[in-house]
Amino acid sequence: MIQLFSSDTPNGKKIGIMLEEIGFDYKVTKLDLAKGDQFKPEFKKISPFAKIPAIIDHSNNNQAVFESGAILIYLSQRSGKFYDKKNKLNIDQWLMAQMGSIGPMIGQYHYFYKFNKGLSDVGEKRYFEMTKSIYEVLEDHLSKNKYLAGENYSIADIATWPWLARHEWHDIGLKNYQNLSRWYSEIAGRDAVVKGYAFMDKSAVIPKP
Ligand SMILES: N[C@@H](CCC(=O)N[C@@H](CS)C(=O)NCC(=O)O)C(=O)O
Repeated sequence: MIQLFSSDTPNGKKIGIMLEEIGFDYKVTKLDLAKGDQFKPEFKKISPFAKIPAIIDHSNNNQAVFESGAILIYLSQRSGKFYDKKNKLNIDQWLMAQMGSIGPMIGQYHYFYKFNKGLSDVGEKRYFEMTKSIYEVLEDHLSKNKYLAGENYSIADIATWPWLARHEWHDIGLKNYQNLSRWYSEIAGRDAVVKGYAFMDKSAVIPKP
């Protein structure tokens, strides 16, 4: 059994979706980030930077893992799914692009544009431009590739999709990006994604493009 320490955010949803995709038994331990649960010493023992998500794998010697990309790799190795060794380099590149660029840039956009509007015009403008350019790069790439790492759905898609699932916050217009919308809708139609999206709030419904 996997214990998932999480909150209902894009980084949290990645792991909810992965666990549904691989069909592992799991239970969610909810952290209230606004109240500072992440800073409790017992949580920092498994997640030193005090960030969700983190897991403890009770079926594998209580192995603890932090960082969503590392958790996705760990779970794909445990299950043998969504991380095809023959396509490892492509998957690694798009997974690292999510971890290093897509997530951090869109995360900052949420910070300035959604949660702190009016605080900084520079912050809002900078991260709007960054997020728009991420949409453009993904649109171009998905005009030539079915999924981020090529022909098959992989942990790179699982890592990236929850960030696009916040598109209603972005005011960029996902539906104007035909190939990105096609990829988004196709993934949104997977049963495991529907369940994983609602891993914390059973009433959560995936936004349409
Ligand atoms: N690189 C980390 C980022 C995790 C992250 O930023 N988590 C946020 C929620 S989405 C968090 O725990 N924030 C709490 C805080 O910053 O105090 C990962 O992908 O796991």
